[in-house]
Amino acid sequence: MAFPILTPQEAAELVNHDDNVGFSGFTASGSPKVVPNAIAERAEKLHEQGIDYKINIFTGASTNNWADGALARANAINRRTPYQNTPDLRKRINSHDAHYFDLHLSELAQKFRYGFYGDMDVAIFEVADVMDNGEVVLGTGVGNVPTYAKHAKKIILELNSKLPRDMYGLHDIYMPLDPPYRREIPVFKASDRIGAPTVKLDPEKIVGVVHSDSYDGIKGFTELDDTTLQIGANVCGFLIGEMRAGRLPKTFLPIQSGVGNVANAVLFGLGDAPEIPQFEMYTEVMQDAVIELMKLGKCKFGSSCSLTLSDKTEAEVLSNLDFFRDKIVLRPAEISNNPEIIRRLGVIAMNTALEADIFGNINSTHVVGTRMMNGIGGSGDFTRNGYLSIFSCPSITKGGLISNIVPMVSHVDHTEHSVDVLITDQGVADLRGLDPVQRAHKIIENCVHPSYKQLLLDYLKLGKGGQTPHTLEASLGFHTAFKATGDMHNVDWSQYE
Ligand code: 0RQ
Repeated sequence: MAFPILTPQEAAELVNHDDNVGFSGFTASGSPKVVPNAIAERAEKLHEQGIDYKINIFTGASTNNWADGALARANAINRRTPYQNTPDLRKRINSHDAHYFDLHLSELAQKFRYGFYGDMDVAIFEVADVMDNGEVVLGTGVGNVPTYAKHAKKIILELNSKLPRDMYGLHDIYMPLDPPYRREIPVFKASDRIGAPTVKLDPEKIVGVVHSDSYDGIKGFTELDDTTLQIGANVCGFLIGEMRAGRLPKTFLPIQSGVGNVANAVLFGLGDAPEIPQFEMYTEVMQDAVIELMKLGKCKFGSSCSLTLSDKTEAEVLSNLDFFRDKIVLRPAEISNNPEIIRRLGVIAMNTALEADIFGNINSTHVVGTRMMNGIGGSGDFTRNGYLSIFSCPSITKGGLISNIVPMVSHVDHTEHSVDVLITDQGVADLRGLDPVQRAHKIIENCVHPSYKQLLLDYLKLGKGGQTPHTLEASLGFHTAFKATGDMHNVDWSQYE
């Protein structure tokens, strides 16, 4: 090994207060583990001595409990972007201990290269292999490694012995030129390879290698409940209808699907539907369901930024790479989520909403308008540019105290212009070609829980005209009723009549 071997603690000493730090990976997949955890321990010790210590963290997406989790518990995060999903960091963000800016995942690498966020002091990358010339084979997630590698002043590697060296060939590393020199990105099929299997790091920048030995720590999915299964079935039914109507080619189009149980249920549903042909994924995360579908031959190829697999499935894939190698490519986030490619390939985008409004706007990020949940992630990259953009959510949450369909969303992530179809457990609202009032009737009729239908129809009747007949003073009535009484049913429109 041409590079010094360090303990996690020695590596943590190389990361200074207020440093801009870049992590490899995308979701928990491929994110560093032992060094961030050691940085958190160091921060705790310094804080006990009354010494300030916080770092600014740039990633591909969310990370893991050893990184975001431990660093948040240690209150060691100052600036954070572009996505997170750990409960501890969520608390820090909502109490302003950590300054989080939520960003479309495709955009961070180029914005970093444009110089918008300063220099990168240290990059910490998890790798499956490192060669003496500085070339590395990455792990289960790529994220923004190529850009962070280019800009980092020093690089620490975590060589994870759970990752086999023969992951070589799974990645396709490509970095576009920046304006005014940017050219087309030559991906014309989900399976096209346009770059290199390794990242070529400057060996002069590699200050040390730390050994680690752990899978990504992702839990398996919980048993699917009736609501989730019904949403999955509704999405599948809708897509089959689109094929029958000739609005989707018989060969199908590549699929993007977000994270979580609904996404898994949709994929299993597609796998079970005999009418859906073999399909490809052009997506940012591939969950366990995709692996199952690959084994069944239903999913023939997956282009992704990460393999976001439970530890059990990760172990299975990594020990059967000969089977999976020609079925998977892992790309940097700015390519997996690239608007140009998503538009060209005609990706079917399927993402999840926290709440939708009757006019088709979507809130994916803020609980009751104020508290950050996770972030927009890649949902905007795909939604805005997809062939067909679908949002799904349950019709009610918290036993019916919350309606996921509201008069006006309390925060907007995806506007009505980008949303083609809304799907809940109640049914499907195809919004294409409808004006706002037509959309409202379609959503109330097809997607809203029966206990909230009349309340939303009554809200519509309050409107005194205009193309989008909101009654502004009443538009957040569901949310204010929930805050005041704990139940959105208690909204009282009579005061606005
Ligand atoms: O709360 O955990 O206390 O039970 O929100 O809701 O229904 O379990 O849904 O786990 O699929 O997450 C939008 C957050 C959905 C996710 C979101 C409460 C509910 C529960 C979670 P509990 P569910 P999911 C791919 C693309 C944005 C990023 C994205 C997300 C908790 O899908 O982060 O799409 N998306 N990225 O009870 C108050 C409401 C609520 C509500 C649900 N209206 N008001 N609370 N909850 N609706 C990934 C990447 O980009 C990497």
